[in-house]
Order: sequence, then C-alpha cells, then structure tokens
Amino acid sequence: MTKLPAPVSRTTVSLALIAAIAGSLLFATAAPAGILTPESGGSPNADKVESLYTLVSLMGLVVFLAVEGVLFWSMYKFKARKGRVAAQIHGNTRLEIGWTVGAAVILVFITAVTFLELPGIKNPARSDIDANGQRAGYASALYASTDQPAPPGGDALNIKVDGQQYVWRYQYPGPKRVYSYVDMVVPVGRTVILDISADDVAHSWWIPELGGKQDAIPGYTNQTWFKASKPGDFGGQCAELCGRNHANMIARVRAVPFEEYQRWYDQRADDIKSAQDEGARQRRALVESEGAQAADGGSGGGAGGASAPDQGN
Ligand SMILES: [Cu+2]
Repeated sequence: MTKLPAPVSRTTVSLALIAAIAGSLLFATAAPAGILTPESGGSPNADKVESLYTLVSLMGLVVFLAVEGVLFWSMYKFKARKGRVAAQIHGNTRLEIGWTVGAAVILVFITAVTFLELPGIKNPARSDIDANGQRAGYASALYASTDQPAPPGGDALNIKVDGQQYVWRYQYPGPKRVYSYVDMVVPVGRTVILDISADDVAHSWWIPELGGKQDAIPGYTNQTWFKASKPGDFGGQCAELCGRNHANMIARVRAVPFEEYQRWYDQRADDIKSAQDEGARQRRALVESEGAQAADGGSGGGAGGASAPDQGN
C-alpha cells in the first residue's frame, strides 16, 4: 500500500496564503495605486479626488477608532464573571439622541466637503497657457463659474480619444492632420479636454495620476479633462475588460513643455504626410504594373483585382 502524505497543518496553509497575498501585492507594482489614497499629483482634478478621499477616510478612521475603543474598553471593564448575570438595560434617551445627532453631523460634514470639492473635479480648470504657448491672460476671470462644463473662456486642447481592441488612438486638433497611438503628448499647463469614444466594444480611459476614469462606449462621446501640472510620463490602462488582450491596452500621457509639444506636433504631421504620400506612390506603382501586365495578356487578375486599400487613418 502507498503511504499517504502527512496532512498539512492549518497554520502552514494560513501562513502560505498570507505570504502569497502579501507577495502578490508587493510585486504587482501598479496594484497599490498610491497604497492608502488614490494616485494624484499630475492634474488638479486628481489632487481634489485625493483630498476628498483623504478627508472622508480620516473621518471614517476617527469613527472606527472611537467605536472599537468603546467596544474593547467595555469588553474589558464589564467582562463576565462566573455566576454574574449581565444587566439588561433598554432605552437610554440621552445616548440615543446623542448617536443620532452624531451620525447626522458626520453626514452633513461629508456632504459639505463633497459639494465643495466636486466642481473642481468635474469642471475643467483654467489653462495656464493659451493655444500659442503664451501665459493665458487672467483678465477673463469673470467667466469663471463653478458649474460650467467648458473651461473658463472655452480655451482648451481638445483631443479625441478612441478606444479600439486593443489600442488607444488620439486625434489632435489644429491645422494639420495629427494622430497617435498609445502615447498622448500634451503641453504642460494647458487644459486638455478629452472626447472619449470607442470603435468596437466598451473600453475605459484611465490615467490615475491625471484624474478619474471615463467609459469609452461605441456611438457615444464622454468627456473628461486634465491639466498636467508638471512635465512627465503618466501611465494608465484600459479599465474595462474589453477582450483577451485587455491587459495590454495601456495608455501613457507625456506632458512636455509647450515648445516641445509644438515640435512633436509638426514632426508628427510631417511623418504622417510622408507616410501617406509614400503609400499613395506605391499604390500607383502597383496599379500601373498590373495594368501593364493586363495589356501584355498576363494571367494575373488584372486591374479588376487591384482595388486600392483605403487611405483613411
Ligand atoms: Cu479596452
């Protein structure tokens, strides 16, 4: 008879489980996401999300410590002894009024800070620089109101974000035809408004340090915004399970000084233009050579089969 392996003790299993959970948290670099509070520091809206979160969490912590404190103190102070019967007390008007009012005060506080912070999260902030990279005039401060969707003065860089299985595509405004994939390049200090949509299935735009998530849904356009407050790379990830390659659908926002953005924009426009010219040249050559073959009585499909591929995008 074969001998069965010795049973594993419960302690060993629990220790192994704890080690596995701790290990996966430690080594999944993106998972801690700021560990205690949401990631922030890249854009004013992300900062406001973080401060709102911190305020409410601190409040929760105070309540938690108070409740647990009273619980443990009571457990110690009034612990049962043999033969003792616990006093059966019912209804203490002062206590009941006390914790009802206390809970109401907490809710009022949470409501107040939420309504104070929400406009700064929802409404785009004023651009620091205008479309030419000049420091924006603050003379139009009269337009600043807390509930308007467009940034004060309507001055922003409007980028179209398009989710596709499994890549993000960005279309930039301006006189030239400029688009890019995965990496979005933006000037520091300029409010960026994103028009987010999708081509195929639902995706979700998410760069944690630059603010909240926004769904990318085919046929709909959702908006969100950010204003990079410093140069740097801000990484993100599609936040809606969109298919087998969802995990590879990363995004990155590269915030650069305005002059660098302008250089990148011009260079990118030139690259796209020359790639399209080259594509058009090759298509012409193909059609011509197939035409020549057909004239020679070649057995190839002839011009009928030479449909030029779509030049879009
Ligand atoms: Cu996706």
